Amino acid sequence: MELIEIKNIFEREKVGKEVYFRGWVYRRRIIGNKIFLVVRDANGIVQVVIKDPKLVEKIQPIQIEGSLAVKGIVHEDKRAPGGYEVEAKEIEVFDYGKPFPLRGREEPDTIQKYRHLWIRSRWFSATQKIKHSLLKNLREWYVKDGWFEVFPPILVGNACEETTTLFEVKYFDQKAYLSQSAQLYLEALIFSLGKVFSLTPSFRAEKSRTRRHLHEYWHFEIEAAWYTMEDLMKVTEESLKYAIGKTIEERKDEFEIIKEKTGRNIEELKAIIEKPWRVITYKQAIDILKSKGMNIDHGSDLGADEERVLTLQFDTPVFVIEYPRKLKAFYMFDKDENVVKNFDLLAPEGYGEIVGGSEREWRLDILEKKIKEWNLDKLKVKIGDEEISAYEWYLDLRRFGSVPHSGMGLGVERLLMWVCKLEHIRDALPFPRLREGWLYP
Ligand code: NSS
Repeated sequence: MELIEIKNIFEREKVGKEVYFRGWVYRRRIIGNKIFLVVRDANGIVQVVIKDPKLVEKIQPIQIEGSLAVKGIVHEDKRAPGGYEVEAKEIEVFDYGKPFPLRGREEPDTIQKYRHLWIRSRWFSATQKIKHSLLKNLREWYVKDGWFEVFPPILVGNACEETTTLFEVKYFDQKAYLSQSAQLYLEALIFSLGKVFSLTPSFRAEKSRTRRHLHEYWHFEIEAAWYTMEDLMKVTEESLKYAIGKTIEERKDEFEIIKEKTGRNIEELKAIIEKPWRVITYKQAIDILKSKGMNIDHGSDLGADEERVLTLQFDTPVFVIEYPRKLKAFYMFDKDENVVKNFDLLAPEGYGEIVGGSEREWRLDILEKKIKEWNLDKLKVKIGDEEISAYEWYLDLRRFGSVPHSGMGLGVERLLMWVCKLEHIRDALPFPRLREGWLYP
């Protein structure tokens, strides 16, 4: 008999017919001399009723998450989830299972110890399907718009962002680092491919323990020759609106599950992607924060608290542009002596930064000065007997046909956190790397 997926049981023409499917026990109840199991697979749940005394005896010891294959007849039943139920005729048990250590509502330490089991929850798998769709749709948008996907290295010899947040690794007899961003390599690639994007893990050895910082996260980055900041903001907004809009359509069932858990309502998201997103300058942002009684001065960075207060003033994501150059990375284009041509895109509802982007400094003389000013010229690498600056190759990009260009990086877990209204970033990925001790599992 043909094996089917559980979601395909729920069809009127299956009523009265036999079906055959496999899965795991999700819930289990004994009422009188019957057993009711809710069985799940990757994409659905179905109620199975066991009445036959021999089968009842056989199935009695099965535990939550025990694995089995069921053959049975489909009945309509208004009380069952989805309105149908299967009356079991034959059951093959693969593993009765030990008593499952998770019941829901566990403390974080227990969840960490059993993370590999916790990720089976319907709620968590719904978040991962939404993540899958968001990334598929983002890729789709960029591919349709003529961008090439590229594959930069993860083991690197120099810093892209702050040198203080690098993870150092031994690379034979040399020092290497885990990449913080593919950006510098993407910049090299635009000279041959024009518009490129990549999806890679990025690493940050940040000391901060916040609800939105991981030591390893997935980074979706784009870079394009000839692009200005305005071009970059336009594609960032359009591609995110497309990806979120299409994901809402594709993942209605998953959003229903998420709604029960976090209260995320897709109507709120739809309203957000139908409006033009706001743009304010860093200067305006500080003025707004001051007027809200925040203790912050011009020149200070926006932390999670400031971003939260700021985003609560708007009903769409907001691009905060033109930060003081001292607060930002060396590679950003100096608009004038004070500010750079950059943006941080802050997600609404208190979530804050999900994307960082900028026009790049493409003028050789200014970039050379900035590398010195940021003390990055001290970093050396050996090539044969020669010792050269670790950023020499990056400067070469400004020596051989330099052009204006721009790019951005999106934190995938940060995006998912906002889209699903998650409280903590650790729930946006299966095996978070949070701080010491979070290498298990
Ligand atoms: O440091 S960023 O703001 N910018 C860059 O790395 C650029 N080099 C990207 C580029 O232009 N190609 O990081 C970009 C985004 C940021 O907005 C967050 O959404 C995310 O990466 N991000 C993080 N997510 C989770 N955990 C941590 N620690 C983290 N750091 C950045």
